[in-house]
Amino acid sequence: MKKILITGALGQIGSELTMALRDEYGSDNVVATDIRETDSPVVTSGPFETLDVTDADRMHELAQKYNVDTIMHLAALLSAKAENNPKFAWDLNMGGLVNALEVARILELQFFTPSSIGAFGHTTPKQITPQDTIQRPSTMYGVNKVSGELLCDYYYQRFGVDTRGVRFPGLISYVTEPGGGTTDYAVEIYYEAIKNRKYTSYIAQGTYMDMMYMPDAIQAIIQLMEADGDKLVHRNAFNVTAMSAAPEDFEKAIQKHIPEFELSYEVDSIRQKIADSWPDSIDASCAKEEWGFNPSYDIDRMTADMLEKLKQKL
Ligand code: AKB
Repeated sequence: MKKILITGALGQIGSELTMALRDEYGSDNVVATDIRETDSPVVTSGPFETLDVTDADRMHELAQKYNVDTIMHLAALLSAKAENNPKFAWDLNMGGLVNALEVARILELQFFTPSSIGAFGHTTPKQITPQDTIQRPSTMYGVNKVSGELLCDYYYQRFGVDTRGVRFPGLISYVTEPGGGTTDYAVEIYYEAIKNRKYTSYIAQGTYMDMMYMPDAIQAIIQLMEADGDKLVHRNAFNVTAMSAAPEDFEKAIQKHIPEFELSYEVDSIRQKIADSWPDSIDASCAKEEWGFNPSYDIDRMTADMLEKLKQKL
């Protein structure tokens, strides 16, 4: 039986991962932490503690108090926000990560943290980006993600910490909206489709990026953490994706349900520059071979579910 501590549990991934893990392993076995406290089910349905991940002592204290065997470190600033405040992003993203890795090393915990397609850059092959390839990102977020991948591998090789990770693409969900990412448009477009029947994209037509529906992302984390470690050739971090899509692909998929939906463009140069530096489509074959990654939502299935769920929510 696992006993897990999650950081950033009120964020886009954390809010759904916490609930899924509580279903899987029991509410008392999943300790959610975040820098803020809200009335979310994450706070009310099981143990919850406030935690600033730059506070190493408190992180250690909480992991000890609940006697956890796993830490899932999610707290981080996303790409666009990190670009607006690079020094703060370094301090939070790298400071939080090294604190969490130290807790895992000292208390001998299994460890998960997400990397991102942001770990790639202009010199990376853009189509079917291989698992092992050039990683010279031009954003602070990307620098954090590559450094994080290396640091996690280092803790595995040097100290034997069981570190595992995935390079997430843009994640799409109806539960919690992302904050400050480059791929956020792919979530906003669904909210606006339901509310106003139109959306103005800050990402230009023809800009392809990898995307994935949140249920597939949650399933991937659980599957990777339960995978037999001896079968893993890679660790930090596996390419995972379910679709490569541009704004007009979301437009077409939404119009199948809302024919009057209109998409226009007002490109934001900072986020467009970030998107242009990322791959069009990544190759997830190592994740498939090594631990059975197998996403079940393509753009049409995801769109049908998103629109249905958002209609009930909004
Ligand atoms: C972002 O856009 O910053 C994130 C990511 C792809 O890592 N969604």
